[in-house]
Amino acid sequence: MRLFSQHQIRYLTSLDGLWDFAFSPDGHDRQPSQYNSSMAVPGCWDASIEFALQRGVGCYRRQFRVPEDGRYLLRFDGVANDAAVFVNGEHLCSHYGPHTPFVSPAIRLNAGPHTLEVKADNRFGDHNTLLQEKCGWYCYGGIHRSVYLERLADVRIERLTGRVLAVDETTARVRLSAELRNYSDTFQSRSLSLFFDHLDEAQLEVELEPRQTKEISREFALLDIQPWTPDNPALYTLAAVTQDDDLRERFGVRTIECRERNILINGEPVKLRGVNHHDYQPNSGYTNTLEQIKYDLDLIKQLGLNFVRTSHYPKDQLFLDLCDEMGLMVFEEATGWQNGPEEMRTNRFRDQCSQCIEEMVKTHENHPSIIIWGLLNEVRSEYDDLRPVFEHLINRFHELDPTRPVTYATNRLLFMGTEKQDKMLDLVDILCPNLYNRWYENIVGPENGDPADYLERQLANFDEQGLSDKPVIIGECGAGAQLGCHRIDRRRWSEEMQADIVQEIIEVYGKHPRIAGYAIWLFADTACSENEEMGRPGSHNCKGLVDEYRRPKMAFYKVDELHRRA
Ligand code: ADA
Repeated sequence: MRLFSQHQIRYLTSLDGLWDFAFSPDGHDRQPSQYNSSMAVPGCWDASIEFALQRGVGCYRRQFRVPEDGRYLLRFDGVANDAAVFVNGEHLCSHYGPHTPFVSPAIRLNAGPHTLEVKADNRFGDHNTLLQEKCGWYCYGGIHRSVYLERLADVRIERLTGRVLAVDETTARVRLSAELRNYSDTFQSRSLSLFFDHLDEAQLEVELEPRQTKEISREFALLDIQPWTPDNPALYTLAAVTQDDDLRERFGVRTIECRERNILINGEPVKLRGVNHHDYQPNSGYTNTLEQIKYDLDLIKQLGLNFVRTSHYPKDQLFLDLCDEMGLMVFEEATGWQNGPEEMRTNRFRDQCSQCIEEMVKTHENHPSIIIWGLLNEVRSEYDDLRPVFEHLINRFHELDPTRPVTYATNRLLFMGTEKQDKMLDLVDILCPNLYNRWYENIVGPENGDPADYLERQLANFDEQGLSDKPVIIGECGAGAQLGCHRIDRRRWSEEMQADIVQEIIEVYGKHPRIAGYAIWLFADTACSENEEMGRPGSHNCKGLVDEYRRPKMAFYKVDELHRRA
């Protein structure tokens, strides 16, 4: 689902609803003989009552009808973690990657009913390198985002991308690129119209050999454009239209640069003040409705914040559509969390991470709200031999999208001692330490307790490494509290202690001229994996400003007070 209409010509129908369901802990070699249960799509079976916390293979089935004979494809917005898709009993495609969309190959179908089966696997293991058992959140399984059936024209508009080349006071130069693919075995020609909203358009003739894919680009010089800014998030509609297909995307005209330690939006330095956000609802896991997402983002805006980090995976388009409309700036992260050096050395890790990056950038790059791409949260960046992996993945971002800065959140910092310090920071555009000075004193060491003092030493350490020109944002900072736990002695897990720490870090990072932004860990309490090591009362990471039901803690009001004052 999107917040605007993408097609007026293309036939696209939702396959969301109640699907037949069968579960097997060890996986099924073949399709199950019986589907003895049912499951909501989108949804996560391990958030349901019947299959709570089950790891294994969930088999989904539904019938669908096609209106006329022709070529079709299936679109999945998110299946965790592996998906295998079957139509009328035949294997059509497989996909790995819990949080990125994919489309099936084209398939010929006759008018009438057909059977779609999807197997989703949420088990951990070597086949699944991005997520592991010890992950910092509960890794759900299922078809957790929407599914669509699409009727294919012979020539399909695969993608439409806008890219801002330059903006000055009166003119914006924007390049529109449409990718067209000929799915037929015959030569095809099309008249293609590219529209920049109602302001300008270009007409082009395109010729395609059988099975050929072509990218067609045109530059537009636009007058009197309103730039997208957090205060005035002006949006325009781009369109690519042929005789038999169409695609619309929403777009904002804005530039982003990192210069002299600042992050600049349209040439103006911004201070990012935000939170980390997980896709988590107690009764539906990863699946968040439009109302739930809007509720979260409204609360974030109400707090006077302007920034969200999508820890630790790509979001659904709905989330990003809302951020575009609300003027929230987003740091979107590819799936991953503290991946170990052994797995990072494997080709499979490199390929799976690279695929996730590619799918995320290609499907999300039109969102003006996304101002930073991220990857590899808190991995072992002290190992020299991992450098080629970092280079490969960071370069992949720059090749796919040269317009946005790239970073990864690191905890290989001064407090780890010289041997464990990060060696890859020269590769990123923004430095992004995760800092928990008052909270994890057992890890950071009591001598590093004071956030203000530690920050100065860490910044000096960055400077000594020759990194003094790069902007610094704090990727995570915060403390835990259980809702309703009040202690006069302000001890650990009390709301009082969390509020004190949150106040201190906002005052330190918010006022420091060298800090371009911070994201408090965490917006809402989030369920943790079964084997979480770091002390998680009630199996939840309870560093939320609100609990999992969005009930505010004292720290929430503290953030509100401090940002209103700022
Ligand atoms: C890390 C990690 C987060 C979360 C946090 C915590 O910084 O990136 O996902 O687990 O620690 O709460 O300890």
